[in-house]
Amino acid sequence: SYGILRPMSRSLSTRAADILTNLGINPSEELPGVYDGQWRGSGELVSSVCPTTGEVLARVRTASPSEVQEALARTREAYVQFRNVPAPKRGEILRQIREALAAKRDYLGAMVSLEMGKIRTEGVGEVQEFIDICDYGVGLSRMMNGRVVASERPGHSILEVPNPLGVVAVLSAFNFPVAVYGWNLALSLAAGNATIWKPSPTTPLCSIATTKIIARVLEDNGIPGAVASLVTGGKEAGEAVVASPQAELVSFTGSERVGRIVGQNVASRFGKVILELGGNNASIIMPDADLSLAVPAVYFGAVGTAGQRCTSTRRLYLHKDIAESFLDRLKKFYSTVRVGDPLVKETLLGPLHTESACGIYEQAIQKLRSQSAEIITGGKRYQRDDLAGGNFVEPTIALPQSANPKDEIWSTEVFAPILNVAIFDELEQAIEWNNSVPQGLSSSLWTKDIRNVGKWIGPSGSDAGIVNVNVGTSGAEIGAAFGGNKSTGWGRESGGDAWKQYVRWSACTLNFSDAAPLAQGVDFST
Ligand code: UN1
Repeated sequence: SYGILRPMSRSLSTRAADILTNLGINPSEELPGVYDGQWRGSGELVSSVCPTTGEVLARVRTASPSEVQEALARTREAYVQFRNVPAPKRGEILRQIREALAAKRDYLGAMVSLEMGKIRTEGVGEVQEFIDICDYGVGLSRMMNGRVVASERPGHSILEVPNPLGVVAVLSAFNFPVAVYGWNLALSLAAGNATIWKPSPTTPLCSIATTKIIARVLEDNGIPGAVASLVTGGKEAGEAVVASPQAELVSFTGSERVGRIVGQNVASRFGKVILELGGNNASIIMPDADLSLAVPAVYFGAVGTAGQRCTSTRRLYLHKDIAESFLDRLKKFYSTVRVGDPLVKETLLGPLHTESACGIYEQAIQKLRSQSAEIITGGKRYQRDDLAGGNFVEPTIALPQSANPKDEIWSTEVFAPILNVAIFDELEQAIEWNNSVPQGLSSSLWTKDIRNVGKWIGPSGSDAGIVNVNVGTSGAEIGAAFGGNKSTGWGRESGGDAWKQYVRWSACTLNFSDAAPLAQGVDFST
């Protein structure tokens, strides 16, 4: 099923063209970057650049300011129509979207690798994540139940009714250019909303390819395409969507810096907001941990996706008794990492997404060196000729002088494959370090001792939104609510009770009696 790509025998450009064409995208045309039932685009022309080779994959006409407003208006009209479609019928639409995505899974996964830079198995995995959340949404469409609440008044009943909310604006990041939109779309659509998507400016092709697949299903079912609208563009398009009173809910994934602005703006117009911001995730390794499992898990957490997941492992806390052997084993993995073209099956490490990310990586290494951290492995861009066109950096393990979590080295998220290590004596100390950074997305403890597990998941344990045991920090399934606390923004997406944010709750007190008594026994008799 992976047979679409025959690396080495053909140039990347030819393969790129193959992938795009198979997704209905003509790379030699200027692509329209707006969809709200109709494809168009008359804003700025942007190029999608392949992070592996630096080649321009295609050019996109993004949304002009008036097109953003039009798309918002059409999306609202679509909502007004769509909210009356019964929820299980909406689920049936999602089921068809799921099937359409599954049919294109390998191509769309390859598209993610091509445009974002993550390796093929992760690109395909990301589409799988969208498929999984569609399945979840199909089930949900028959289970978004309200409740009947006991009334204190005779002959009365109280219902809590989940109704569709309105327009959901999704602002997604480059690192998951398909799946994070999927989490939001599946819940939003099941709940009876219309969605407007403003993707990262650097992954427009993934969003166009995904929207084409969804639009086809909507149109085939006579549903307005603006139930799943798309506006590509940069900061202005994002700001316009965030500021729009048309969007009841804004679901934003990105940096803490931008998230702070988005959160304040949406709050100032009394909109709802879901924030999924930075992660600064730690793995803690106890002396009784099974290192044959823990070492590869930390390797995947830190080097997988070239360290560009919100959930990537950035901090490693090793118990003193196993620190040396753990690092020896981890270094072996690092020294043999297969770096290169993410579309080649054997590759484990692809490029960083942009050239400027390499600069951020280099600055972070510079900072570590200036504070006398030991660079255990890595620390520079790859010098190999075959990697020269792309944004390839060595995965790095560093041992900072101080373990103080308040130091900038420890307290800042760097979106690159840099793993900082510190050594501890007692679990309590490691938990304290784990919790002492501003972010609170994911965390991971490795132990076989049930008493450690109890501490870790309890009130004095990890304060992150994701608290794993013998599982790495990244790679969550869709079934649980996904999100983080503190400066990660407290948002929850995907599974669990996340759907409850995508509806407006109506508390309905119904009187079936022949009297109209007041609550709390209030007497207002005339
Ligand atoms: C993200 O990095 O923004 O848990 C999302 C994970 C993935 C999602 C990451 N399922 O790593």
